[in-house]
Formats: sequence, C-alpha cells, structure tokens
Amino acid sequence: MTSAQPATQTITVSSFSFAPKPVHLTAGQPVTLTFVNSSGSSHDFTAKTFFGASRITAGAAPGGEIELRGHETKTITLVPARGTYTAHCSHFFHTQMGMTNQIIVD
Ligand SMILES: [Cu+2]
Repeated sequence: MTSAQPATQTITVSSFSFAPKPVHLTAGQPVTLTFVNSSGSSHDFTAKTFFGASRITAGAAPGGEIELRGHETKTITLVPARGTYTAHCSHFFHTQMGMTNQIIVD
C-alpha cells in the first residue's frame, strides 16, 4: 500500500551553489520540491528538460525555471520521469561561479 502523500525534497540555493548536489529522485513517485534561497541575492533553478519531462501537479516552473528572490521559498509538486538531467542558475555568470546541478531520477 503506497502513501497518498508526496515525498519531500528540499533544495537549498545560495551564492553560488545548490545542495544537495546531485538531486536524487525516484521515477514515478510524486515529490514536493521545496526551493529555499538562503542568500539575500536572487537566483533561479533552471532545468527545462527536467520540468518538461515531469508531470507537474501543483505549483509551476514557467519557462522551465524556478525564480527566487533573496530569501524566497517556492514549492512545486511533480511526478518525475526516469533520466539524468542538468540544472543551473541562469543569472549572469552564476553558472561559471559554480551554480550547476544534476537531477538523477531512477
Ligand atoms: Cu544564481
């Protein structure tokens, strides 16, 4: 018997990193992702292929990204599809500063 409650995963966003790295999810299992920006600067979590392949049931990732103002928290609930995806912060020069990640769904 499976639970109706989605699993939860917190992804902390800071200047200039993501944690955990990589993000590990279970294919086909609903999960609520909570993005916590622990910094006072704005960042985003851009993962167009990942969000495009997922079935989003609550929240939104317009344009395949989660945009966070300083100290903002956002949640999205989705059903991830099996695969390995890349994520990054698309703000100017943040990728080069180390804001890259990988999402492994298996
Ligand atoms: Cu950033």
